[in-house]
Amino acid sequence: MVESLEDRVIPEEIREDAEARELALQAWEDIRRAANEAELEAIRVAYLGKKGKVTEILQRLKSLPAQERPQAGKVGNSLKKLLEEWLGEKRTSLERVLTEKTLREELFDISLPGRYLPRGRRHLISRTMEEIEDVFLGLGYEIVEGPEAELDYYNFQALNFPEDHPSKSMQDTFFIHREGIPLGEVILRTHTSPVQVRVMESRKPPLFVISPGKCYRSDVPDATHSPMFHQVEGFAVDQGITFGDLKGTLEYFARAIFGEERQVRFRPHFFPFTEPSAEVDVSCFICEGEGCRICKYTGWLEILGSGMIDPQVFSYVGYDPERYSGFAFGMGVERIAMLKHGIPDLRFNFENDLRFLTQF
Ligand code: 2NL
Repeated sequence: MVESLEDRVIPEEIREDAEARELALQAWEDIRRAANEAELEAIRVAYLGKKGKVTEILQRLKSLPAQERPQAGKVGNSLKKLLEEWLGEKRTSLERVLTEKTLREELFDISLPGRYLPRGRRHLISRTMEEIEDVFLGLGYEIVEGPEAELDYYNFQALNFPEDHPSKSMQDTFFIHREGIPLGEVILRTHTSPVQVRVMESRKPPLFVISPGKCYRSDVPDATHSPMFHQVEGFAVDQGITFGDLKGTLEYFARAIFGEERQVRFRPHFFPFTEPSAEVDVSCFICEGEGCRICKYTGWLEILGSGMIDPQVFSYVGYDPERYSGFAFGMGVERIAMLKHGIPDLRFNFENDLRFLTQF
């Protein structure tokens, strides 16, 4: 007898058992016809399920005479294994057909524009602060940070503020209340100078340091005031530091930030912690000194305060004022940013309005 295709893929023990052979051929035909996974599953249940035809054959074994059981068991198990193999192969092929269909039908247009995802950026104040820091890093200064909750001693006393100075009042300074700490001993720093006092107290000259950070003053917010703002202060201490060094350094800084064409002028001023003191103006970069609304028709913009560190401050940190001298300066970061970008109201910086933030 010529072997049929079916006979070749059906093991001998099944072919030789008429019932098993018939079942295998029927299953082959059923599986071949299955058009989807659901139909295939129904076929599996019909043959291999709890009440399936192959399951029934296997259950019948128990009631067979002992000498027939091994051969019948061999046939039944072989049939089960064969159908499981065919079902698995068919499942794989159905899955492949489905995948190919999906790939064919779910074409997408790769030329469609993507969805717009707004990109974040650093805040204007952070960026301005970094710009300022970069100028001084380039001059060899180091950056030092310190606590925002500070002792009155470092914020005022060591900086030569008189005990009754108005900025020490409850009106102007935030006081920190804590059980066991006398009221007035701990405050929120009103400038970043206390960081510099701490540096001087703990290290010896030569020192070239800037201290950027947040500061707090008990102000009602308006176009030029905010209870929280940012400062960059700086100082240089060594033997033989002069007011000429201060002028050269701050002129270099002003030109790096506002443009190489800028002029700089120093106006006498007073700070408790410097003597002599000066406020520094840069020539107006809007009108080039001609006079405009930004510079209030003066031709000049105030950018920072500065001076030679007062010998009293040196005494507090244990430096010999006869041996060392130094200059210091301080600027408001919001002020620098507002001047540079023509921002009319300081509060824009803290409202987190994307229409404002995304302009920079
Ligand atoms: C201003 C003025 C200034 C300083 C800050 C300073 C720090 C130490 C000693 C002496 Cl430790 N001075 N800092 C000096 C002069 C001016 O800031 O108008 N800031 C916005």
